[in-house]
Amino acid sequence: MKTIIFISFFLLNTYCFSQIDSVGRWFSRAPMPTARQEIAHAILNGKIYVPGGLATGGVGTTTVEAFDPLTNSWSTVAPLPEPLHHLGLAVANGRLYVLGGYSGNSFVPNHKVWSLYPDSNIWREKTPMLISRGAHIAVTFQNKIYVIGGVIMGFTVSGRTDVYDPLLDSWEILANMPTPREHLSGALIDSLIYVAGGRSGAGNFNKLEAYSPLSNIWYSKPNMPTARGGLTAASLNGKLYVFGGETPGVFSQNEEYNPVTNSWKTMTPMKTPRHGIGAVAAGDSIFIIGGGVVEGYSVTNVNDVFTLAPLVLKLNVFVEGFFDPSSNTMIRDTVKVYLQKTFFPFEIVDSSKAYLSNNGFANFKFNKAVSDSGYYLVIKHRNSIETWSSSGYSFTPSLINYDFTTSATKAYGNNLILKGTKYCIYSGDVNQDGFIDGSDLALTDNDAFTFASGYLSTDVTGDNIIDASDLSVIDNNAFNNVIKITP
Ligand SMILES: [Ca+2]
Ligand SMILES: [Ca+2]
Repeated sequence: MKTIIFISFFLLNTYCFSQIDSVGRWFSRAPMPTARQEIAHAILNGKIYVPGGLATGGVGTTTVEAFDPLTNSWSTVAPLPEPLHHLGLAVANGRLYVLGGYSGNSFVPNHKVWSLYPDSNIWREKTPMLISRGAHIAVTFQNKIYVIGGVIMGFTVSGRTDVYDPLLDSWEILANMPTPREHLSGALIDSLIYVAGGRSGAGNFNKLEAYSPLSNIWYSKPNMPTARGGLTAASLNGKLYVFGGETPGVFSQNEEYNPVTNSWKTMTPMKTPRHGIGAVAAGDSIFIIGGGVVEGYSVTNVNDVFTLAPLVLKLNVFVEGFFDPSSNTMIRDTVKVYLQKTFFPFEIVDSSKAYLSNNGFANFKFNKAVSDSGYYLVIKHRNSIETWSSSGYSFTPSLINYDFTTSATKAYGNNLILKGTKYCIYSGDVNQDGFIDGSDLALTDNDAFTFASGYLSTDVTGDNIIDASDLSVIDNNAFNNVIKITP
C-alpha cells in the first residue's frame, strides 16, 4: 500500500510540473469557407461568429460565417446589412453585436450598431455609437459592451472609451484610455479589461493598460515584450494571450500575461503568423481564424487553435500476469507509454506514466507531441514485454482512444496473448531486455528462493509475493520464445 501511495504522489508531481512548464501547442481545425482579414471573433451558444472583414482583393464583405468547435464545421449566417471591416464585435445578453468599423471598401469609420437575433437570423439596427470608429475593440463585462480606442472621425487615433447597455439600448462616455491607439487588442479577466499593443502614426505600442468598469479607472501594467499592431488577444484560465500583428512584416509572437505574477511569458509562436485577426476562447482553447499572412492586404482561411491542454491517450491494456479472466479485471499497476515516430530510427517524441484501473484503463497526458502527426504507441511495464501499436496513430485533434484488449492485431506483430476473452501484453520480461528467457527465470528463482516480497520486478503476477506462480508465467512464455516485436 505504501508503494501505491508513492506512485500516485509521483504521478501527481510529474503532471503538475508538466502543466506549469507548458508553453502550449497549436493545431488546426476546418478552414473558414470565406478567407478574410480585419475581422473579430465572438462566441454565442457555443458557435464562433466571424462577421465581415476584407475579402480577397481588399474588398469589404457582408459575409458572416459561424464555426461549431464540437462538430468542426461551418455554417452561413445572415449577411451583414452592409459590408464592414475593422469592426467591433461582442456578445451580450445572448445576442451578437457589431459596433462600427469601416464601411464598404472605404477606411471611413461609421457609428452604426447591428445586433443579430440568432433565433430569427436577422440583423437589427440599434442606437448608434456616440462617435464613429474603426480598428477599435469591443469587450463585454456583466452584459455591457465596452468600446475602446480605434480611429475616430477626422482620422484621429483615439483612447476614447464608451459603454453600451443592450437592455437600455443606450450609450455612456467613460474615462479615456491613457494611450490612444488603433489596431489594438483586448480581453476581460475577472473585472479588468486588459488592452495590449496597437499603433498610432508614431508606430507600434507594447503598452498594456487595464480598465476597471467598476471604478472607471485605467491602470498601467508591465509592457508586453513585443510591440505590435494589428494583433489580437483572448483570455483563458485567468491569463491574457496576445497573438500576431504586423509591421514590419507579420508577427508570430504569442505572449502570455499573468495578472497574479504581473509578468509576461513567451509562449509557442503561432503556427501561421498573421495580422488583422480575431481571437476567442472556447472550452480549453483559443481559436484564431483567418487574417492576413503578409503585411497589408492578403487573406487566409486558416483556423488555428492554441491550447495549454495536454494531448490525451485513453488507453485500455491488460497485463497477462496481473489479469484475472474470470472477472476480466487486473491488479492495478503503473504503465509507461512512449510516443515514437513512425519511421526509422523511430525517435521517442514524448512519454507519460499512468496507473491502470482494474479494468485496464488510464489516461496518459502528453505535452511535447503534436496533433495530426502519427506515432507508434509503445507500452512499457515493469515485467512485461515491450509492446507496440499495430501502426502509427495521431491525436485528432487532442485525443487518441486505443484498446489493446480486443484483438491480437492491435499490437505490432500480433504480439499479444489471449487470456479468457481478452488480449494481454506478455508478462515475464523481468530484466526488460526484450526477451522472455532463462535470465528472467533465474532472477525470479533467486527471489522465490529467499521468499522475497513487495513491489519487485520479479513479481509477475502482481500479488507482492515471489513464488512458483511467477515462475510458471515466465517459463511458459520463455518456452514459446516470446520477444519484443518492433517495426
Ligand atoms: Ca528478459
Ligand atoms: Ca507473484
